[in-house]
Amino acid sequence: GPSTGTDRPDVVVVGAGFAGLYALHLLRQRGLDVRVFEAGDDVGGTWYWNRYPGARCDIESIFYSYSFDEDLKKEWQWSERYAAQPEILAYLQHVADRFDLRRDITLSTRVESAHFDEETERWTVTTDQGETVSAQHLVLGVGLLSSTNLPQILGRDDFAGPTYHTGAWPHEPVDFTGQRVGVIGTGSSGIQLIPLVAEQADHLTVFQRTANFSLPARNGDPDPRFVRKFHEDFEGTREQLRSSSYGILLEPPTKSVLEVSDEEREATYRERWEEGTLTGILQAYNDTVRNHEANHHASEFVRKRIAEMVDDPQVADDLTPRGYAYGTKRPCLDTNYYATYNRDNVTLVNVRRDPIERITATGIIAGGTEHELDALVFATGYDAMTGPLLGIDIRGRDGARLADKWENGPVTYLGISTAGFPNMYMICGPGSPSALSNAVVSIEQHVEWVADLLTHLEEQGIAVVEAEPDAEVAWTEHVQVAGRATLYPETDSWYMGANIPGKPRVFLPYIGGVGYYREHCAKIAADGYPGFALRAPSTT
Ligand code: NA7
Repeated sequence: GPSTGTDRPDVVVVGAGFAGLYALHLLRQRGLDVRVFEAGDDVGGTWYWNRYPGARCDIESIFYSYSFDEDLKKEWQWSERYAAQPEILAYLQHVADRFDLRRDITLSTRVESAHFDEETERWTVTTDQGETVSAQHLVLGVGLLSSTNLPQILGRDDFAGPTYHTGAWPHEPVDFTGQRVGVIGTGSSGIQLIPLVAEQADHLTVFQRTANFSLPARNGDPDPRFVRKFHEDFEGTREQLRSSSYGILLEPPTKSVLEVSDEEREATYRERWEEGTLTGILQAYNDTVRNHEANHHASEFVRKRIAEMVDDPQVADDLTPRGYAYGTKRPCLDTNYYATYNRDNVTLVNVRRDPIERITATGIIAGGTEHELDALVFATGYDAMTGPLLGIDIRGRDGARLADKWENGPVTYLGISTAGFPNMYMICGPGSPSALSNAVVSIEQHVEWVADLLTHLEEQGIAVVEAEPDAEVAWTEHVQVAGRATLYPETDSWYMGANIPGKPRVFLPYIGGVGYYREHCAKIAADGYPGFALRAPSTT
């Protein structure tokens, strides 16, 4: 049917990616009137914007897809183990069509502000298209890696050729044939993009600040065992995902690295290296991200493999990650990443040794050498988790700004709610396990939990729900304590906000595991939502 286009929906959802699409579907099923605003010209969120060559998921697609509908899961066949961006986008478009979601989604429209009006106890939401709507509830499905980071490099705007950010890639095809291309950044995005640009470009120069640990993805056909598992026992498999630590099927490790012999460890790592998963080596033992000595074994194993793959010893040395524990920066999966540096048309610039001095009209000067470039790619990441939320002018009670409240770091209850901002729900907010999990499994949990809360409010005649300050302080502290039991806080990473100058250094995701977190949230719901103030309408 046509869009209802109401300016007084029950719920405004911001974003039409994995989170927003499911929120619309489920809240609509619960009888609520929902409007979704999406900045992109189509649905898809992250998978709409990340169109760079090589963009693909690094959690197996059979898991990195919805499990809320058995038929959807069984009917959709992924063509690869790790699907590429166009296929993931096609999947999300299919979901939007299949569940008739589009009629409540307003595309090409960015939400600029959301202000809570204490008199009406509703959110006033304004868009860049000049529309204003009033909603009882505000669901923020804005993504956790969607606010792009363009570093402040001297002369950045002087560059005369085209520049790109991996997270805002143009929709027209980009052809690097015959060009000298520079890539800044070697995180997951750079590591996926670099091998493909190298094949096309005349010359590729990679500017690397921190070498990463990357494992071969061994992409190929979807694993038939997993496909079969969902067909044979859909509910059981889904339950396994939901109660797991990371939202994937993984045998939880039982041994310490330190209690096994060198031979056993080496054999296990060798086997896991062949597996082609993010977790293979990291989760071979239970203390890899908790203990430096344990981590050292895993790190050394990967470092040796890197050295074997790269011909030039100096380049191999520059590509060798050092100075931080494996896993505490988001690890990567790649296809031909290290071998790419054996090509004649690829140059690696280690900017720790040869710092970028400035960008000029014709290239980048690093360590006194000018690298002439026709095109420049920023694979420089995101203002993770808080960036997309603070990119909207959100004001709660007393006109208080979320940006001010979070000046020293985000404070949330369960990563979903924050005091002073009633009837506002974050999907994958800071303090949720989403960033350390298969995000789709986390998204489904968040959306279902919020839907249950809204149903509860409806049934109890409650108009306003708000996190209590004590509860959010306790949760936020719990998130930090859980983080401090690991090696993560020692490393400069986007998990710590360390990639954005001036961003408060706090551990943003919750590392307690999606299974534990789900149980905890379920208990809070079952107990009548302790830590939340629930209030009847102030007007009769
Ligand atoms: P990441 O993982 O944040 O990687 C960004 C890369 O850009 C990383 O290598 C950074 O080096 C580098 N970077 C950032 N700023 C600069 C400057 N000023 N100079 C040189 N190099 C810089 O982003 P991705 O897009 O690759 O991946 C994001 C997530 O998407 C990923 O973790 C997965 O969860 C999916 P640094 O390491 O900070 O020294």
